[in-house]
Amino acid sequence: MKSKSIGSFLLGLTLVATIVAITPSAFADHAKVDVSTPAGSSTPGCEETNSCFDPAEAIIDVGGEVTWTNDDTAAHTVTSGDLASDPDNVGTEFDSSLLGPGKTFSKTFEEAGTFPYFCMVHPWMKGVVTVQAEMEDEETPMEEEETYANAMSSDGSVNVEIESSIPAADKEMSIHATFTDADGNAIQHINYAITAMQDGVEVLSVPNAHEHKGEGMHTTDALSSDSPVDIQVTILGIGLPDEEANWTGPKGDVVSLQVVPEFGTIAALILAISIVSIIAVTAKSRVIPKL
Ligand SMILES: [Cu+2]
Repeated sequence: MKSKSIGSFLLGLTLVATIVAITPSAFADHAKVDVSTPAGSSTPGCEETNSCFDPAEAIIDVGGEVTWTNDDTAAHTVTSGDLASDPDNVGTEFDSSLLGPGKTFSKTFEEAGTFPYFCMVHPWMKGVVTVQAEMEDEETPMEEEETYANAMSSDGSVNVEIESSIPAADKEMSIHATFTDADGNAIQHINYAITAMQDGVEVLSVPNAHEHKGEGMHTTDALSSDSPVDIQVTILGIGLPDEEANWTGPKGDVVSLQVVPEFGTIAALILAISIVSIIAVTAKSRVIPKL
């Protein structure tokens, strides 16, 4: 009877990791947005693709300005309100009156909110201006996904992408796990386990996640501090949940990473996700050495 040395378990150890930091989108410039009434919008049909105004939703910060340009050969209006649901308030926020071809209309928005508008001449033409409140405190971490890392399984067949929000006291942390094959296609019926630990406390534990479309969203418990959070994703195999015996793919590969919050400056919010270890473990062993 042969026995394998522990060393053989580690022979397959492969490490393919990239570390990417992305800039939080909240710092994008939303001071000015240009909206077009494209050629042909005077003919019904553009409403089916929500393209009568382009873009149909203009997103802007408080104090920002939206400028509409009539790029069509017909005259249009940019008139606030919703004719169908609230006809009495049409035009109370803004109204360009008739805009001939090539003409522009601008409006500065001083209050946060959602402002639907339409064209009086062609009422199927609808758009909306979304005015975002300014951030109260630039050091307050947002709950959007702000970190990104990916790692390839030891056999090169499963790419694991992990996005998360920044750990912050009293906030839940969102963790988004995406599984794709070597060609970037979503892996159907992925089974995996995911845990998250902070300060030695387990804040997330999902032992048997199954995602039909290779993509899972998870939310931790509310965190007790701003300390780094260790995330561990274990690939359990590919297949239907009740057919574990037939699962294929890399079984037992573990992706471990740590999300480290940074504070103080905007630049430091360009975050900081580090791959601590990616360890290939054979199917015979689910015991993961901790480095
Ligand atoms: Cu119009």
